[in-house]
Amino acid sequence: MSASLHELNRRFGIPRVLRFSAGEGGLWRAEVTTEHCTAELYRHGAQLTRWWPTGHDEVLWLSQQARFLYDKAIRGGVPVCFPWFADNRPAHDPDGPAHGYARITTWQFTDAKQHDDRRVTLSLRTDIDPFELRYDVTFGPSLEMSLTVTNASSAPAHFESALHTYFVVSQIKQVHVTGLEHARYLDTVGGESRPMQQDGEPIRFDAETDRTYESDAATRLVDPGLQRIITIEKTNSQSTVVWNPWDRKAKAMGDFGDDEWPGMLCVESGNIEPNAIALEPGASHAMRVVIGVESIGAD
Ligand code: TA6
Repeated sequence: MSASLHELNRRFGIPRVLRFSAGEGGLWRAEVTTEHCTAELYRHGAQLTRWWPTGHDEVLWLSQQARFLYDKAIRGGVPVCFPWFADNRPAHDPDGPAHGYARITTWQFTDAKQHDDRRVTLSLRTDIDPFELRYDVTFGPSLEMSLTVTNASSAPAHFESALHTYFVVSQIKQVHVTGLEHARYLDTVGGESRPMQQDGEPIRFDAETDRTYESDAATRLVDPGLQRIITIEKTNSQSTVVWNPWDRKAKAMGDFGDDEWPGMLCVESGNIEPNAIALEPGASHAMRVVIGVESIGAD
């Protein structure tokens, strides 16, 4: 084991609960094992790749074709999109990567602790000028993610962010999402931005779906096939993105299996134009997302 991995385990390891290892592509990861769940989080991009709550099926989807390379985003889990979303890069960075730098940056582990109720919190940090980022992830019967952004400069600064969560679903055509009824959204399929409004019905899926909703509401991903509801609660997030690439777009992505699209759905929590966050010098913003799982009957 490399000296630094050894040092990480010495500083933050928790016997039989938390260990650091070389994962896919040699990228370092934290492996969490508790009675509540098993989980995996990579230092690269501070990216969660697994959260498997005890008594349920795996919740986070990871492509079989995912790449684990220093300059690429891992396809699946929970990519951290920052300081912009999608291609909303600023004029001064015209060649910046899609969804910004955070998900292709090497973060540092800064703390780990196990609580009295046996949940485990792992903390990481990184700097993306002019911001300092802190990411706290708590692994328990629910998955708690908190992204705190601080403007470390002497001038106002603004950013977009999103926790771009990929969920496992039984069959995309048989699931639905509630909580966004009547919300306004931008339909961005095909690269356009069409202003729309959700009707009073849950969101169902029968084609490529790429929508940025204006909503701070909790959502529920109802999956009769897996006999579960995934609950997504959030604080300080005014945007919810719902995305499935469907067949053609899946085929066009080299790190996304051609036949994987029916088994996944992204429900992403963030702050995306026109809900970008403006921070005065020294100010901070904390967005929190809590994911839970409830069992239901098969009907
Ligand atoms: O989920 C919304 C979205 O912006 C989609 O348009 C799609 O591009 C997806 O993110 C994945 O982006 P990525 O850069 O990871 O391929």
